Amino acid sequence: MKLTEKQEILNQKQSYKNLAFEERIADQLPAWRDRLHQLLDQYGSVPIGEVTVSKAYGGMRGVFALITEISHVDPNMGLLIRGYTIDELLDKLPKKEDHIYPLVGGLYYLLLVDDFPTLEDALSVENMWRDRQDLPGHVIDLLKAMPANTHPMTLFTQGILALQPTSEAARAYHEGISRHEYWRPMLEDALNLTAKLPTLAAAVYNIKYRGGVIAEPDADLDWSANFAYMIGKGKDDEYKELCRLFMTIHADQENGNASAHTSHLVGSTLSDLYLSCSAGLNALAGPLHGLASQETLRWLLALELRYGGLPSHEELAQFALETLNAGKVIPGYGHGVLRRTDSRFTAQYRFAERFLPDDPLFKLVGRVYEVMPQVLHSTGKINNPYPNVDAISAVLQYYYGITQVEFSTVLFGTSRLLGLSAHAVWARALGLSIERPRSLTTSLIEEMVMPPISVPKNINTLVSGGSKIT
Ligand code: NMX
Ligand code: MLT
Repeated sequence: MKLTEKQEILNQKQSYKNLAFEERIADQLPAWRDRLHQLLDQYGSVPIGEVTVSKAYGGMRGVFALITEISHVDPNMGLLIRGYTIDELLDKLPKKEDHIYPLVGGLYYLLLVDDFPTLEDALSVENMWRDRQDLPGHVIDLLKAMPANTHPMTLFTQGILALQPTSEAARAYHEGISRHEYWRPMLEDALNLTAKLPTLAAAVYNIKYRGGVIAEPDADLDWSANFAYMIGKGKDDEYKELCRLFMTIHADQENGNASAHTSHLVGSTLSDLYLSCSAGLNALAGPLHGLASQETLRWLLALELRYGGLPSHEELAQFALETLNAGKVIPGYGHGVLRRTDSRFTAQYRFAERFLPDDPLFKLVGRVYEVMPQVLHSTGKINNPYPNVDAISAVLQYYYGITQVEFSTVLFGTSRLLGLSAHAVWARALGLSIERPRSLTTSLIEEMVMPPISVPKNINTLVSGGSKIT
């Protein structure tokens, strides 16, 4: 090896040596553990909410039963990551001089260690990821062996599961690691898995839609932009900016959404990160969750086709009512927690106003936004008639040439695994318990809530007489 090459490797190592994630988390842990012990000792039996019959039947909506320090969804302000709104994150997270949107390495730093990153921190994470971004050959072989009609989300999840044999946590567990130390190899798995995500997402795209070409990442590019590069869009600087925006805003959404909760549940059994995260992605692949991104695009394209362009407000309302009357939901609208327009929708809307103001599909998104809240409100049952993150995301991808309708959720998953993996490390570090809520039968609930049937004193006489009961 030439001296300059050696120096370069040394420099690279040097540039992320100061990350010391393990030490930082270890330093924060004693205080956290004490805080939780104290809280539980003193207030463990204080109720923080109630479970009603409708909540038990209604998907536990609004039941506070999960813990995370990493993010929180406020019904009005939207997502807060470590206390920062989406706008604040987009504004404050470190960016390279010539970039508009943040380096996702900085966001991952914030997710993992709760310190606001400097540019050096963000670049260090990006450098560390760069060293770990390659996929083992068997993952590519597995994906290539799947039938051509396999959904890209299935390929993506399979890719993650195929990485499971590399799990440091699984190895450490089988070698007998204490469960109090299990978070350390989990952290290693989190750094390894997140590093490979753009490579994996690009492999899925290339195998599905580009005849199986497999591109190497570009060492000069950041994590988000490398996805663009690997799918053949390395020269499209605007698309690279979109990737940075997309990967920043989809990364997390507290612990109760279906994918985070699934991943947390699986991880609570001490399954390793590859097992728990792939499970989480399977939840994301449902049309009421992350697949709504592809469903929105499908719906908008059908709407455009029906009216041959931008429909009038009346035509749009009519089309929406047809969807509702067919027993379907309007994709991209509504939310389990939010009660205002999703701040992640707004961030993408602003991007579109800047870069694709005249795009017909973007104009359609705008028209839908003018009409849909009123239409949904008039159903009299929806709690939030406003757009969520999925009401626009696939439209932006489509504009930049990602016209394969089914693909956008893979990008959602690529970003979301940042949050899921950070939650997983902290859940193990704090020793959160295996999940095991109870279930009831309807008869048991009826017994619990219905007043006992009052039986007339002379019931036996009445029954045996047979004439008074009808
Ligand atoms: N279109 C039609 N009906 C809706 C919609 C919608 N977009 N959103 C809610 N409703 C209905 C809902 O199905 C329920 O009806 P019913 O009582 O007959 O079961 C009623 O309105 C009350 O639901 P909410 O309490 O407002 O919403 P909930 O918390 O149950 O569901 C979603 C939240 C997100 C699942 C729901 O709004 C939905 O299905 N939206 C469309 C799919 C979507 O965009 N999902 C993506 C969410 C974000 N993400 O990325 O995960
Ligand atoms: C998410 O980003 O996970 C969605 O908005 C769904 C949710 O929060 O329930």
